[in-house]
Amino acid sequence: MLNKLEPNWNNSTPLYIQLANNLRQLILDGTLPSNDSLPSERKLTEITGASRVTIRKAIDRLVSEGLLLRKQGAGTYIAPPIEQSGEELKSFTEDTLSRGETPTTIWLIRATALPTKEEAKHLHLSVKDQVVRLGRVRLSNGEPLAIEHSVIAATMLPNPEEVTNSSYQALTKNGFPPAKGTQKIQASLATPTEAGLLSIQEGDAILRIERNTFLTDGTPIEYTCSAYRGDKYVFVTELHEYRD
Ligand code: 16G
Repeated sequence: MLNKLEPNWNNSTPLYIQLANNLRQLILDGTLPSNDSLPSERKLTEITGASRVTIRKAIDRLVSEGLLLRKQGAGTYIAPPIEQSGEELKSFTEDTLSRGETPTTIWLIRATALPTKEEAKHLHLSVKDQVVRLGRVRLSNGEPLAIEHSVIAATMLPNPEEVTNSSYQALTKNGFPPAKGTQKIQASLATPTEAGLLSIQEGDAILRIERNTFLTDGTPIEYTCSAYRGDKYVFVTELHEYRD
């Protein structure tokens, strides 16, 4: 199966990019599973016929994409997915920082608008009440991990520009700290637009997440629909005592 790594010597695409693409494919389709170590540079040179310098450049590329991890003295590994608790109410910013990574945002929309019927229902508002619409690609260490579309009552966030990084921080500052929530997670496939924004292939695995967040008294704060990369996230849920 590693023969799929072999480059096409007649192709004008630089060799290291071809090798990076082939390796990425084997990682994404699970041929090279998470936590396994990558074959040595010498072995990869034998399989592909490429020089060690080229192999190293291909590996560097996947390390910068977060697909491979270099562990000092222990070689290169296929990066494990991010394990996220399905029970803790955490913000993307908080979660990324807690892993020692740097969160960034590509804004798709940050504006005050009117809600759809569905959004108004989730926020207990009328369709004539204004909401703030935040559409973002969320990145960690420069790698796109999720697309999030949130709507929040405009009374809780009068100025959408207040959200520079964390919406939960802005809401907390305005006196509306997110306290609890519910979340639905569904398996799905990336649409062409999502694939483009997340740097994955159309039809790759996606987790569609719908989150409702509330104040302690149950007042709705946000309604968010997200598309998380299926190759990057695992949601872990704690199970409580069995009673028959
Ligand atoms: C998380 C939430 C999202 C929330 C965001 C706030 C999931 C699936 N989604 O990404 O609903 O809007 O955090 O993050 O976990 P922020 O405070 O960094 O803007």
